[in-house]
Amino acid sequence: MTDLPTRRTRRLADVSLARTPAAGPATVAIDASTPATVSGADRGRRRGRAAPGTDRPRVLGILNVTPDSFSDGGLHETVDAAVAHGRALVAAGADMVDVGGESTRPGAARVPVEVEQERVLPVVAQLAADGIAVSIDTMNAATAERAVGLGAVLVNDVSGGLADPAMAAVVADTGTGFVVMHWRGHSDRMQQDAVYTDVVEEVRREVEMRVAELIVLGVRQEQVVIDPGLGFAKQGVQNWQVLAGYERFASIGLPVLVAASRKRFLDGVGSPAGAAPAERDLATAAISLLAAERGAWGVRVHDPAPTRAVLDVRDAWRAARS
Ligand code: PMM
Repeated sequence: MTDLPTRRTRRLADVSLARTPAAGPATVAIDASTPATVSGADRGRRRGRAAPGTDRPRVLGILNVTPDSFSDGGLHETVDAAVAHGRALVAAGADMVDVGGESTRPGAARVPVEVEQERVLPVVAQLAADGIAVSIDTMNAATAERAVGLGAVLVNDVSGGLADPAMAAVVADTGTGFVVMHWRGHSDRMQQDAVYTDVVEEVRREVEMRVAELIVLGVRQEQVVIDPGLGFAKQGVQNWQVLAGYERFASIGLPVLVAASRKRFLDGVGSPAGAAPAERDLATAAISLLAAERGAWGVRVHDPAPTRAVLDVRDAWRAARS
C-alpha cells in the first residue's frame, strides 16, 4: 500500500459526480474492464442461477460472523458454520456474500480489529476459494485490505470510510468496489444523530459530499456504490421517507444499494408487530422488488430466497412485454 501523500488526488472543487439520466445509474458507473471493481460482483453469478437480466439488482446475502447482530447474531460463529451458511446463501439465490465480523446494531460497542479479523478472514478465504463473490463488511482498513488480498471483490463500509482514515487509500490502491453508506456516527450514539429537517435531502447531500471527498483521496467514481443507510441515524418513519425519496437519492448518479432486510422499521408491516426479525422477510422482498423497479444496483438481504422469487416474477413479467 502506498502512502497517502504520494497518491494522485484531486481537489474537492474539481469533483463533480457524473449524472447518468438516460441509461440510469445502475448500469453506467460500473467498470467492466477491471475485475476488482464493482463489476467483480458479477463473477458470483457463475455459481448462482441463470444470469439475471442486465437491469436486475445483485442480491447480496448477509453473513454476520458475530455473536450479537440483531437478526443472525450467534448463528454462524464457527468458521465451518459460517462457510456453510455462505454456501447456503448462494444456493438460495445470492449473487454475492457480504461477510461481517462487527455488529452495527443500534447501541453496539466496537470490536477489536484482531477479533474482527479472526472472525471474518478464514470465512472470506474459503468462500472466495469456492469461487463465490465475497464482499467484506468492515469499517477497518486493515481488515478490508486483508480480505481483498484473500479474494473479496467489494468493500462494504457502513461509515463510507469515515471511521478509519486509512480506508480510502486501501480502496484506491486495491481498485475494489466500495459501498459508501450514509453514516453520521458509531452505533453507540447514532440514534441521537437522527435529527433532520429534510431527511432525503440531507442524506443525499451528505453522501454526495462524502463521495466527492473520497474521489479527492484517490478513489475512482467507478468504484463507488451508494447506500442511504436505512436504520443508521434514522428512526422509524425516516426510513420510509428515505425509501420514498429513492429517486432523489439516486439522482447522485451512482449505483444504489438498498439494505432494508429485517430492520426494525419493518416491524408490523407485512408481519405482526413484535414478531421476530426473520418474520420480516416478506416485507424485505417487497422492498427488493420496489428497489428493482427503480433501478437499484443491489439489495442486501438475510434470506435471498424471497427476494429471488420476486425478482424472478419481475423478470417473467418484463420478458413478456412486446
Ligand atoms: N446494515 C447493517 C450492516 N451492514 N451495510 C450496508 N451497506 N448497508 C446497511 O444498511 C447495513 C450494512 C446492519 O446489520 P445487519 O448486517 O444485521 O443487517
